[in-house]
Amino acid sequence: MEPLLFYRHMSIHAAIEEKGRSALNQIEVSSDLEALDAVRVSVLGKKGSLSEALKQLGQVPPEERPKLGALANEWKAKIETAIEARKEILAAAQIEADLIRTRVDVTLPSRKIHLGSLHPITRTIRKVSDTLGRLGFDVTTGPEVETDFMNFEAVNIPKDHPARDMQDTFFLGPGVVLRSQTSPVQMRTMREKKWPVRILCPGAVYRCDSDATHSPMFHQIEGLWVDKKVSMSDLKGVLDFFAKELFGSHVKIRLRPSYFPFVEPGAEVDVSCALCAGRNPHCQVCKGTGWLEILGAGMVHPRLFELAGYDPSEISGFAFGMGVERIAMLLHDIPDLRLMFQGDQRFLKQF
Ligand code: 2U9
Repeated sequence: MEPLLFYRHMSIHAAIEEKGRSALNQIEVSSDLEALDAVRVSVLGKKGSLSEALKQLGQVPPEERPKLGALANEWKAKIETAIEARKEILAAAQIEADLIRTRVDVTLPSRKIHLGSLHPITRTIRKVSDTLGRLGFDVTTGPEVETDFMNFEAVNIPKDHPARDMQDTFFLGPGVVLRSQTSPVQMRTMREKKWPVRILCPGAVYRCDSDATHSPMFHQIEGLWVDKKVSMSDLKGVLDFFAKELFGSHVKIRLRPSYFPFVEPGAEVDVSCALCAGRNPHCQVCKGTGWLEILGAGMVHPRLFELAGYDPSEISGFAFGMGVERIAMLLHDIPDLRLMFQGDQRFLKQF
């Protein structure tokens, strides 16, 4: 019995050592965390090789058992330490691999974001509104479908005026038109509230006209300032500020007497050519005149105040009106009015 027992318990000793060394070896060569865990289970798990070896301890003489037990525990600890150490290395390698896999090349050019842009008409309306907003003008809008009365009568356009002709205005029905200017908005404002009034009225207007330089729908901005003692020099001051803000601090304005039914006196307003200031007789922008017409203006006709319910002896006011397309063309060097309405992306993307 003796030699067999000796052999047997030596073989358990050897088996523990052998399994332990083999486990250390497997741990060392495991290439990822999953493989490492598989090694742990195959050695230390319930049915693992070390556990199986220990199950045979019962066949060993009792006095040998503590030694073999201690040996098994020693190996268990060694293996656990090795697993922890390997785990750390593999986890770090995993992080490193993830970082490489998901690396971002920050030197690559960014992808182009296609932002929409504002139409030059919108841009111009905003620019004019911002500029005059700083002088206290409030933006006011009104209907595009107007009564004949508001569009003509209330702004002093007489019965025999050419604007009243079928050829010039879109008539929608008896007494109903597409507004041919934004003036009814100012008129409505005055009829609704007492002075002082300081408003800016941008919007679409309609006229029966269509050729290279006229569109049946275009945009206007009209301004109105009504208060006690508003004078022609106030008008000039506002327009001078406006022209300098829009076209550059070096420009000048000039007023030429003119006629509009809603104002008296009336004037056409020119801005000095920002490009040549009159020094180039062949200038493409001002055609050598040194001046560009930008708007019409004047002192509000007393008849309009009466129609608005204001007392013309108490107050006075000035008004002005401009074509938005014309201002946009001057500001952005746009050569043809029709570009504004064609929706051509090659044109629109430039804004
Ligand atoms: C009220 C009182 C006065 C508005 C005015 C102009 C002069 C003018 C034109 C410019 C080019 C129209 O687009 S255009 O063809 N406008 O010259 N407009 S004064 O005067 C008003 C309006 C309303 C109650």
